[in-house]
Amino acid sequence: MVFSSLADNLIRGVESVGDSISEAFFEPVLRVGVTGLARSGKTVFISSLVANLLDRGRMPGLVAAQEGRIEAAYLQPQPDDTVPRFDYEAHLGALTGPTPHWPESTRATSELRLSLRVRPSGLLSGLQGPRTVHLDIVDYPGEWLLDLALLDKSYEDWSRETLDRLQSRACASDFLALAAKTEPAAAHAEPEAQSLARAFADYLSDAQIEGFYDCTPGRFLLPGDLAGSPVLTFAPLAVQGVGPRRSLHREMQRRYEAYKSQVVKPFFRDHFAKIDRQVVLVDALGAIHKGPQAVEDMRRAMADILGAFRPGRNAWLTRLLLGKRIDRILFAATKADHLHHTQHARLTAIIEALTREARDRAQFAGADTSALSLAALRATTEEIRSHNGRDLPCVRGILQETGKPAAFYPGELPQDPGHLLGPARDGADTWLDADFQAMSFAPSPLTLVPGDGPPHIRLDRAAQFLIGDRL
Ligand SMILES: Nc1nc2c(ncn2[C@@H]2O[C@H](COP(=O)(O)OP(=O)(O)O)[C@@H](O)[C@H]2O)c(=O)[nH]1
Ligand SMILES: [Mg+2]
Repeated sequence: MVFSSLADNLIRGVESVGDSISEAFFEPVLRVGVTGLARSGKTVFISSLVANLLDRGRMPGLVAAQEGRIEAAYLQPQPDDTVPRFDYEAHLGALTGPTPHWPESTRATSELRLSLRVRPSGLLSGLQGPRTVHLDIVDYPGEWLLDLALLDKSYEDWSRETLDRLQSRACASDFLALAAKTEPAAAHAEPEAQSLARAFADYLSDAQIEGFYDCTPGRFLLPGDLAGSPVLTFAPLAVQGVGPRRSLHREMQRRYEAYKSQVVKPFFRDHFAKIDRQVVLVDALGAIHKGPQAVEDMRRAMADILGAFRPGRNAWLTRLLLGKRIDRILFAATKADHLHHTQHARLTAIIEALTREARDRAQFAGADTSALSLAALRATTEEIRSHNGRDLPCVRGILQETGKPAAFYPGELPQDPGHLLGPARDGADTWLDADFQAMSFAPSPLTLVPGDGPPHIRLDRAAQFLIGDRL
């Protein structure tokens, strides 16, 4: 477990009493969105960020913590009654318990409120007492942002584009065979619609495992409580023109429109539109390991995800936001503890390059952006090993599969990110002059000093960029 200082505990106790009173005063709320594609590290990031904000011994890069101005930090009931709470205690327990393991994969959006009592800095410090700043941390799948593109697309256009994309993919063959046998103009029969939707959903999850990132509609992969409902029971079909009444085509088209209005739009309205600060997590190392095609796919998915942060691209979203915008966006390459620190700058260069095109195009309407590489939970230590007369910068950790400690040399990232992104864009099958090993480390057992959160890499820098200016 993570220890908290006595003072924190006392204030936490007092706070639960004073809660209703403090609501009456003006207390700033900062909503921090945490997104990224599946397995990018959102759950681990939030768990470790919260733990390290509660116990700030490892947060020197967060200026307010370094200056000792954060007097207390405490979790509070979140303001949104219909959003599941981020299960902080269970996730942190998994990461830092006696037999540490990675938390269960999460499926939908969740939220947590962390409140900080902060003494003002500078001139005001002598004049004002401490203020409370509430951080509402919202976890939501990046796949849901990809759905924004559907709003501008008719069922017919979406079907055509999707089927085109699937032709060259082995994992789509079952679905394509079923779709080819289907007569869209025939009368709608529910069992047929269901088996098409099931085959399409199976394709999407296989595609995701294979390293394709364009796996939309996003809710097919993360159905939550919509599983089995008509808004998720559609699939792309080779359709032409307007389908006859009561045809499969008509019904699929109706459900596709329902998905847009009852799944996609509410997400943007109820969650996305309220976010002030955003971090986009990217498992760039994972994609690099999978190969050039995965990197190219990830680059495209990133460009699409980032499209959501460029108001103006979608008229509906622009109207919804009404000039309100996210004013800081952080792009973070996660799991940097797989690399010796001498390679971190190269990983950062890759994440910068992956997002540059999208950033250049619109500058995100004035939002401040930054890129860094981090490890929310550091599972390795560094060591230099000599091999054939060369010193190799390695990382050592406990292997996920065997539970045994091992040292790893993951390969060397190129100095110029173009050496990865270029071949990826040109459709290369494998990396020519390099090989990047897959590693899976389990979290290490921890003995935490009171006041310290779990070990990390640059989580404090991420926190400073995301919230530091408001503390
Ligand atoms: N070594 C290491 N692995 C991590 C880290 N963060 C995430 N992972 C790995 O990535 C997996 C997915 O992380 P998770 O937070 O569940 O991703 P999510 O699907 O975006 O919520 C975990 O199970 C870990 O194996 C990290 O900081 N270091
Ligand atoms: Mg998660």
